[in-house]
Amino acid sequence: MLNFRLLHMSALMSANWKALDRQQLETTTQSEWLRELHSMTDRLKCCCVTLDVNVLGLHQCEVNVLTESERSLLGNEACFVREVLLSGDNMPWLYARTLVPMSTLTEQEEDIVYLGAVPLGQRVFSRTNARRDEIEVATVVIEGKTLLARRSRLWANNKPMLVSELFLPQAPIYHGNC
Ligand code: VNL
Repeated sequence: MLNFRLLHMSALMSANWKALDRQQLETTTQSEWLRELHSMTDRLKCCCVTLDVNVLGLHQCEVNVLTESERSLLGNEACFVREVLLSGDNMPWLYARTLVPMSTLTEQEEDIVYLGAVPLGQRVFSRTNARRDEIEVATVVIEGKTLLARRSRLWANNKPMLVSELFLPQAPIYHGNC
């Protein structure tokens, strides 16, 4: 699991993000998935019986390890990092890494640190004042396979977080069967 995590995390961290509209996508199904403004959790849940969240990492990072684009999307702040693997009916579908600035983890949002196996999207979109913007897309090559990745900013009560999602080979985004 450590290798899996390092491989996918470094792929996301070195991805060449481009605004969604400027990225050529193979199918409209793929672009519909990537354009999702609401909860990716809900979309994935429609494609399986059980959606499991496996927390791979939870730690803090200092502002100096954020990239320039991360800082411009979130502000200059230390963050809490949550990494998860999402599986639909026991198939690995999505690796996600979320940066949550410390100032987002206040008041109603304090619980985000303690979500555990509750999907972040489910938590954020079950409350009012949730929205997503700044959707960007990248392709990354992992073990010879070209995979789609998306980065977007989520807002909860006007406080930002940055979600990066890597769609693994078995994810429904590639199979058009959902
Ligand atoms: C999480 C992050 C869940 C990104 C997601 O979808 C996602 C999480 C279910 O950290 O729980 O797209």
